[in-house]
Amino acid sequence: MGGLRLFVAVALGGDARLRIDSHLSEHVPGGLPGRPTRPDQWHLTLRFLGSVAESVGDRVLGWLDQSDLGGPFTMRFGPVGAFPRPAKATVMWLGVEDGGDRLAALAAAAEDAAMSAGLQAEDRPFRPHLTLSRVRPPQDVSGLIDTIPPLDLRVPVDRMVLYQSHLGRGGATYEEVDHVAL
Ligand code: 2AM
Repeated sequence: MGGLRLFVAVALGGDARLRIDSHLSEHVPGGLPGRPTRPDQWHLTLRFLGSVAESVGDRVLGWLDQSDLGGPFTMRFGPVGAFPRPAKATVMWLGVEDGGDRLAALAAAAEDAAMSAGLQAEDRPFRPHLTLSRVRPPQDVSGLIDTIPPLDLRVPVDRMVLYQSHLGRGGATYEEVDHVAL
């Protein structure tokens, strides 16, 4: 064991955080159920690496640095949804309306990079999402979700970030370790 808890993600700029935060405040004035995530920690995970040696992070970033990542693009957020389903939500998220194909390509590149660093294959399909709240025990949020209009927000994506997750009493905090430009 030991090692660092690492993941590869797309970061959000401050403007996007403010826009998402104010959209939620406007349409969910009572706040989301469960434990909402903090706006300053919001991100879109591409590949969770787990608890790994620091060198694994270096190898993953090194691989990505050598890969054709397709250049910068613009993604657009969309509706709020829930995993595994709204009637029994454990995670509430903000979904991606446009650019999901590019995010999936970046997730596939991160998967290749993880393989090259000797990690086990990820068996869960990639579903781009920004986690807004973790709900335990699960709740039926279908009525709530229906009241939240999709957020028409475009954000530029120009880099992949390697984050270290620090688990703490008030939830996890994420620290940027390194990044690669697209
Ligand atoms: P989530 O937001 O859907 O929970 C840091 O934990 C990031 O890695 C989170 O965005 C989390 O996704 C993601 N992640 C993916 N698989 C994970 C796992 N097995 N354990 C913890 N986090 C995981």
